[in-house]
Amino acid sequence: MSYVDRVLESVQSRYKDQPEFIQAVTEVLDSLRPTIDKNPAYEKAGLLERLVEPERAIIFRVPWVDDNGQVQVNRGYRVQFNSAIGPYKGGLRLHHSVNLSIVKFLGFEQIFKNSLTGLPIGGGKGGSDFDPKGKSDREVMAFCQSFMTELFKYIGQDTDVPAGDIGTGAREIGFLYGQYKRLTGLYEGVLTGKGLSYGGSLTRTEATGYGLVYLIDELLRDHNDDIKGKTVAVSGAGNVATHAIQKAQQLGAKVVTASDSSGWIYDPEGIDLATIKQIKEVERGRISGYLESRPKAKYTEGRGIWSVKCDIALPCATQNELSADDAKTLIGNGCTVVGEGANMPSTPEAVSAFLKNGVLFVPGKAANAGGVAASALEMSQNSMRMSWTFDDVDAKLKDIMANIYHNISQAAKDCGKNDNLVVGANVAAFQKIAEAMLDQGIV
Ligand code: NDP
Ligand code: 2IT
Repeated sequence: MSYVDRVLESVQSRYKDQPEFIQAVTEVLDSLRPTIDKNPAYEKAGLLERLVEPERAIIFRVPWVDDNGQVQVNRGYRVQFNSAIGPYKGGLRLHHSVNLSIVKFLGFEQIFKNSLTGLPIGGGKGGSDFDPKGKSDREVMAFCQSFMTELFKYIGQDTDVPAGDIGTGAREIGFLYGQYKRLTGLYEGVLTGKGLSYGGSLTRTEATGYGLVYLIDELLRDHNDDIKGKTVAVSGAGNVATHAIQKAQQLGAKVVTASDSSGWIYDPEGIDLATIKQIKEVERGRISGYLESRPKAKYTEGRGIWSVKCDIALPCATQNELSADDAKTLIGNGCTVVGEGANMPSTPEAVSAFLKNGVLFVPGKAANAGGVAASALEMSQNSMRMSWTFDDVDAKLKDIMANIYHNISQAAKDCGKNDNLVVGANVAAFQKIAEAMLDQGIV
């Protein structure tokens, strides 16, 4: 049995109760086979066994009092996965579905994504099964303060720098930062995605969605095309989705869908972003409300968003939201490009359908790396006690996304797998992490 198979088998039998983590590890190790088989130094150094084991996983109680005076208890997580190339870096997810499997899959993906940015950041992820949806501002603050009262012991600007993810936006980062500062007395860049008045970076809010579209546009140009005039289907209506919609529209594409966890909208005239932002950011409401100001749009409860005809699909909501059947429908409808704004939104079967049918598929660890890249730029600005302009950071982001595309495309070619950007991303990311881990000895 090969080295890769042995490690995979051990992960699969040891973590039967962690399906998302197994899915993420299997996807990466499968595509690394030729690279690993070629270099016996990896096995000698136990590199894969170390790569799949987090350096540290912290699980803690988060007690808080709701608006009725009732005590609530949530579970908090921070998985500090790998610090070979920099301090742990990755978001905090606040959603009722959060568990150790989800946090570990996200943390594992983050190691590779962060490596692809070319910036000095290791991989980590955290969160809680607390869901800010439907909670008052005071309840969200009570939760965030309690969460940070435990988490602050383990993080710092040079050790571990959390940020946003599903359910964690500017409001939550503000409450978390205030409590960190109160507990430690330190005014440091311990979180990214901060407000502009207290150390945040211009462009960070937009960076994941903008970066996704920059990378897709670069890929199209490399194939003698561009995004202008294309019909685009986007899922989600949160931070990543809204900024992907905005940049795609700015570059001349027509975006016709958006969704939330209740259902999805199709707007044949093109999504009106101001309406989405009003519903999602101001009212914190449901996307079905879109029809009130856009009566020609159609709302469908539940699944089905990928049945809409499009040239480009950008899943920007959550993991495993795009199945093999969805992939077949997209392919049948003439979709030729898929970029993952979310983390692992396509199931493994969907990914193989895309690759088999010549769809240009960009995995999340490359396509959505713009967010964490801008976070690393926020860390740099905090360390320098400086702030760069929007255009400065946006230009750096554009460069980083173009570099990521060319690096993963080249790595795919070097493996003899032209346009297989799954292999390209995993190999390019792995090489840097592996080199750092080998150089640093058995730690
Ligand atoms: P937000 O919380 O801002 O938005 C999430 C969106 O996805 C909402 O529209 C939400 O709907 C929908 N959604 C969440 N869970 C589900 C679900 N189980 N089923 C269907 N829809 C769901 O999060 P982000 O936009 O920040 O994150 C979206 C994705 O992008 C995630 O996979 C995240 O890990 C990834 N990502 C985020 C980055 C960032 O910088 N924020 C960076 C890189 C990746 P509802 O309102 O109903 O909950
Ligand atoms: O998945 C991700 O890359 C994020 N949620 C952003 C992480 C970060 O540290 O900015």
